[in-house]
Amino acid sequence: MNSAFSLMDKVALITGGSYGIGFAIAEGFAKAGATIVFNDISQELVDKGLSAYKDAGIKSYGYVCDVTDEAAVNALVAKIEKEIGVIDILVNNAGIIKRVPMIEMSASDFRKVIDVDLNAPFIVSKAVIPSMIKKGHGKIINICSMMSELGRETVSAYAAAKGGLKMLTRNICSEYGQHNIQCNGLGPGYIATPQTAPLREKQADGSMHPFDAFIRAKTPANRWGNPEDLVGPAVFLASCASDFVNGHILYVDGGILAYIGRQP
Ligand code: NAP
Ligand code: GCO
Repeated sequence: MNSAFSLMDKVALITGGSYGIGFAIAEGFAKAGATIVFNDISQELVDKGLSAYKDAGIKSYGYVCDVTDEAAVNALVAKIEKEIGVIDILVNNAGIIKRVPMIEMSASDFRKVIDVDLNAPFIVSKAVIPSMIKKGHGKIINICSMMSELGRETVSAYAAAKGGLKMLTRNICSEYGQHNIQCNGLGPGYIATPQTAPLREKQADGSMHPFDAFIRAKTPANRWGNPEDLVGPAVFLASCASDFVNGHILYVDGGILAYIGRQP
């Protein structure tokens, strides 16, 4: 059974993998035997990631690449294939969020979120699929969100992107499943990372941010998730244990989507 979850001899590209959820998933992939390749938007972040992977005992390969830049992504994939090997597993993890009431959000800010959270997974998937087809297999994992299913105030661009990412996932499944490529989504709940730090920060009076109580009341597990909570599900979706799972969004949310919320 262990071999079903092995990633031995697989090359895994995790976009935005210097820290946070991407880093945790990559760490889990490395423990399962994968070669870790990641990119981030600046050399400073790539260096930070290389150092963090080294501290974790993981040899990794880091590249500077803005995932919204198609020419840069195509050059990155060609460089990885030349220097390391064909990408067997792609995790479209890089993402941004802007929390602004919709009618106050500029169209350019809306486009920026769509560009990173939806257009980039299209660009990177399009770059890696041809070699996966030639190789006869591939795994694509798109990091979706609660906002792939639910809305909330101030995250209109992010929810539109993550909702679209759910459907892009299903479309890649539909078009490339015949080539033994599985494309699934991983839908984290509310996870304690820099991205959600503004929702968890201590208030001036020392109390927790109101959002903290809100999320705990909406989560049967009564806690925020940690990046490590995503590792097992990610290894499952990256391994041959999930070869007949395709177009699925696996929510790792502590039960939020199943729960109306804690009664008063
Ligand atoms: P994070 O802390 O903001 O990390 C996102 C990573 O992506 C950062 O390293 C970021 O670099 C990088 N990135 C942003 N734009 C990029 C670009 N254009 N090109 C390359 N890299 C880029 O977020 P996280 O919490 O770890 O989330 C990772 C993924 O999970 C995101 O897709 C997010 O939407 C999703 N997610 C998060 C949660 C949560 O509760 N945390 C829940 C559901 C889904 P910079 O630091 O330079 O921006
Ligand atoms: C927010 C949060 C969420 C989480 C995540 C939930 O402002 O509501 O940032 O969007 O990041 O996507 O699954």
